[in-house]
Amino acid sequence: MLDWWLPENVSTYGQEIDWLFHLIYYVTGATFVLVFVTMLVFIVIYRDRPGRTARYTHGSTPLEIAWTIVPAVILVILTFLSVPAWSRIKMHVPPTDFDVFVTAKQFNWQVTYPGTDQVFLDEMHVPVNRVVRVHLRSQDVIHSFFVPQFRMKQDVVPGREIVQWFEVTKPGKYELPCAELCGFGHSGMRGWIYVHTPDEYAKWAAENLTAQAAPAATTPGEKTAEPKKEGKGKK
Ligand SMILES: [Cu+2]
Repeated sequence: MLDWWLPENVSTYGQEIDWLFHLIYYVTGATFVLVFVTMLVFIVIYRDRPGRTARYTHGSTPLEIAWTIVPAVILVILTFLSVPAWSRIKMHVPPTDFDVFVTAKQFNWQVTYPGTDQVFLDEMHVPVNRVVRVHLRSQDVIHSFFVPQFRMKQDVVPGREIVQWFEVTKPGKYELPCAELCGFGHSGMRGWIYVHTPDEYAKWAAENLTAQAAPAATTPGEKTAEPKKEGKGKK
């Protein structure tokens, strides 16, 4: 029902996240309305009027017990409803042979693939309908790997390797912003994830992931004799 205001979901586990998100949103939304309507009604009913005197009270024990227990029960229920999704999505990585390594730094995503040293700056290429295991590291401060359309957000913490995953159901180009304030260039720290059809991906991998692929995929003729100095380089 609230789907129109979220970015399109293209992830296999996105629906589960959205369902929980909306459930929590409705619960907190209803609480918000209830509290504010009550407050406004009380402001009007108990406003100051001529001849009215203040009455002191120690409160109502049954009421206090009720408004303590009801939210506690709601929170416990929400916890039990979230645990299966948390366990399935965050605690377990499905079997896969597709790994990507991401090292965050101020203020870029450095993406590498097994078998080659080439670093792709702020861009990742993956095939559609395939479980992608991402290994997240940071070389300086805490960043956050966030892909709204994948319903995936994971802090990237220096000194740790955090392994997460996603499986995308629709080819396209998806934004990968950093979602953790990480310094003065934080707002410009973003990359793109290109999700390809299997054929397109195979083509891209053949051109870019072979051991002898030239840096920044230039003409096939000029191997990688020696690393070039500045200029050229990454886009
Ligand atoms: Cu960052």
